[in-house]
Amino acid sequence: MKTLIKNGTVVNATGRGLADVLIDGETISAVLAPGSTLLGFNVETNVDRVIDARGKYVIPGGIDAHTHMEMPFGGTHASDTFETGTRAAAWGGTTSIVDFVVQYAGENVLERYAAWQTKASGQCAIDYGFHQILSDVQDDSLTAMDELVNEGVSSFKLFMAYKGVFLSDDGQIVKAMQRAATNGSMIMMHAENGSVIDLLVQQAIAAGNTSPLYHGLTRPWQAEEEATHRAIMLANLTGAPLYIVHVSAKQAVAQIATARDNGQNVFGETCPQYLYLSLEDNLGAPGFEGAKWVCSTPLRAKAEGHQHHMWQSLRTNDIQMVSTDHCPFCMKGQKDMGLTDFSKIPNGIGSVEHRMDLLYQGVVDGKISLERWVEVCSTTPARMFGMYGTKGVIQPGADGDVVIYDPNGHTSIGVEKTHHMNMDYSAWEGYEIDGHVDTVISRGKVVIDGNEYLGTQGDGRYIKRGLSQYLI
Ligand code: DUC
Ligand code: ZN
Ligand code: ZN
Ligand code: ZN
Repeated sequence: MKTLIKNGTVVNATGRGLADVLIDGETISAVLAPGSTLLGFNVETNVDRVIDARGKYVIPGGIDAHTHMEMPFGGTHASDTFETGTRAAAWGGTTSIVDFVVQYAGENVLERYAAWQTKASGQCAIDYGFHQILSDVQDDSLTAMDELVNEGVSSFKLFMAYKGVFLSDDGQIVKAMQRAATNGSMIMMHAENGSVIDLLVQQAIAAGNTSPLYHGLTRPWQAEEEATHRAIMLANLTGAPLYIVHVSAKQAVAQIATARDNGQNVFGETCPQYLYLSLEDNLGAPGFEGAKWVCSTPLRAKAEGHQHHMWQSLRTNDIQMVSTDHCPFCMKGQKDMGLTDFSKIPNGIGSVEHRMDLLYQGVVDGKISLERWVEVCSTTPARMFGMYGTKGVIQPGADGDVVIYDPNGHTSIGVEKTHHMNMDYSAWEGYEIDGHVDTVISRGKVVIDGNEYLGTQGDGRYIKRGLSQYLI
């Protein structure tokens, strides 16, 4: 199958220009001046399908490097399976995800990795890779790290919070970082001071402060800044590259920026919820509604300037990229486990479907450039996690993962409208986007055509990732 996308504006992280894109089989084979011939052949009459992208952007497919499909967590499972979650991702212009294999304390890392491969195999509509979560780092976890790097799992997530579930102490963190420093892998960190949070949560509950609002109030920015700083120091000590996940506090950004200014390989990811949503949304939410926005790190006070600072950091590259931390739970039967105790609300927000649109709105609103949009949503995720060249760019030889985005289109977000995630609510209800995902192509196959879904469960392929290409 040969597809020609003609007359569109091709946008890469490095710039934009009018060009035709030829996809041969699963791969982009040429990027041509509009209407040009190829070795004397009229391209258009020699392809199976022509898509006219006049007036639209042709961008590399989105890469969401932080999702938790069917994650066992908080006494339940994230409500999107690999099937439903990757389908929703495709609807939103995301053509690759990197999900997390979960090792809970005491479990065998390689067994868990095998279990996750089985879970995802034959289910995904788009390509998928894995990071490995390490809890309670044991000696056999260290040898497993080397083996996993060879399997294409070149990044390991550790937690400084969630005692008894995920938490590693500083000694265990250093051990994993030492190993990462020798095998070239990336350490990803959930940076919140868990002991402080656990104490504040206990005190809030004891005082009868049980509503969802207290989730945010018991996870203050100081706990994020302190843990971010500590993680940076431990990475400095060991020489491991460090990627801080779901950064929400402006003070944590400052820690990352300082480390980068000092030449350390430290990177930061933020999520759409920290760019748009705030603690104030929770203050205004009646009854238990605030549970919809319970996630960790928490939504922060807009009045303190975190949200504004997060957009600015994205523009100035103090923060390198945007992932969703997609971890959806339904209100009925899941979030409501915390009806009388906010600490029992499963933590997570579902956004895998809306990341590209929400960030595009940032382009419309003048917060980031068009190229930066592509960079933070696709190119940098590819480079950061060892996929660049085949993913994250429109160029000959790259996978035919292409999104045609219509800047004159419109997207209304809401459960009754554009909602394909397996959730009974949307954290983004009522958001209006001045743009629309028109066509989504995954390795040469059209999976979204206007308002029609053409994807197939199981077409997604495992991405065997290399080491980060963001490091020298
Ligand atoms: N944060 C969430 O909101 N959900 C899953 C785990 C996490 O760290
Ligand atoms: Zn986390
Ligand atoms: Zn996460
Ligand atoms: Zn549509």
